[in-house]
Amino acid sequence: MTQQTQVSQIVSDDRSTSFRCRDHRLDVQEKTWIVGVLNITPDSFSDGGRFLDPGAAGDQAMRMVEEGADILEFGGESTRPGAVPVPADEELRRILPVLRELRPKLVIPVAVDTYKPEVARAVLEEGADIINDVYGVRGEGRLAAVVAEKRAGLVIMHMKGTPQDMQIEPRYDDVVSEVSAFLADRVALAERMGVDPQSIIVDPGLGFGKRSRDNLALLRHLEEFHRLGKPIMVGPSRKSLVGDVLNLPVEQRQHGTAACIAAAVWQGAAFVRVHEVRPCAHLVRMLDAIRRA
Ligand code: HH2
Repeated sequence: MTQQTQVSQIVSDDRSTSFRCRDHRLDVQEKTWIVGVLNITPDSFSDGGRFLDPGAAGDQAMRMVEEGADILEFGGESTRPGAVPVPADEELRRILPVLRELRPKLVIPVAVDTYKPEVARAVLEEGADIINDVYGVRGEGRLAAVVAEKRAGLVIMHMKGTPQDMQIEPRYDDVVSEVSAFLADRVALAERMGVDPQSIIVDPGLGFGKRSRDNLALLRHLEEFHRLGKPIMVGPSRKSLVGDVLNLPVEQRQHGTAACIAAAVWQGAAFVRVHEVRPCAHLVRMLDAIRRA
């Protein structure tokens, strides 16, 4: 039996039509949803240090909304290769002032990129709607229990290892099958912990414990992930998979990022996670129009 056949037995082929998070219900067939990323960190690989000041973070957040972000995501800990974990209280010290300032002004859903249950609980109590867990609810799923209790949305992302060791010789026999099997297992755990099946997004985790060829294979075969029966998110923005192909530094990867997003949208990704909203919004609206024609 090939690995591909094994994956299709683990999961069903059932494209979801809507995604729920707290009071929001997003139609994921209607259009591709743009997630604007704002890292309130000193060390994120692409915007680290730019938005540590809550005023600068607020201005950038409102700019992203004007430019067409459908969801805003805040992060208080970098997960770039080699990044050092920060304690929960430091993560909250970075995120909470921005969340408290902006939440009342925003009608769109707000996501927070965290894998710590205590951070998730605090930000959900301050009005966040979605928790984006780059560790894919590892361990006993305590984070999923918090998400379930608050009726929030959950992004389950695949990562091999941890940010400290993930890029030390990652290897796969069949990256699409292995990532799918991990996500299927974590989705099952999240649902056992009580997360609404319609509140889960899956993400193959581009750049998280993968070689360039693995990232490209995941993007090329993204359609396979529809078998998980959940909306798909991708985050290629400015990552080394673009830099490796084009041999360009982070600040010159916008067109390469756009190509990755086009490939993902064409295969039915429901959410795209980006740092530069305006060019992505034009690209996605155009692609959505062509797909519906
Ligand atoms: N990528 C990053 C962080 N979180 N979450 C999901 N679901 N998918 C991704 O691809 C993803 C993610 C890394 O990008 P960024 O947040 O800009 O950098 P850093 O981790 O250095 O803050």
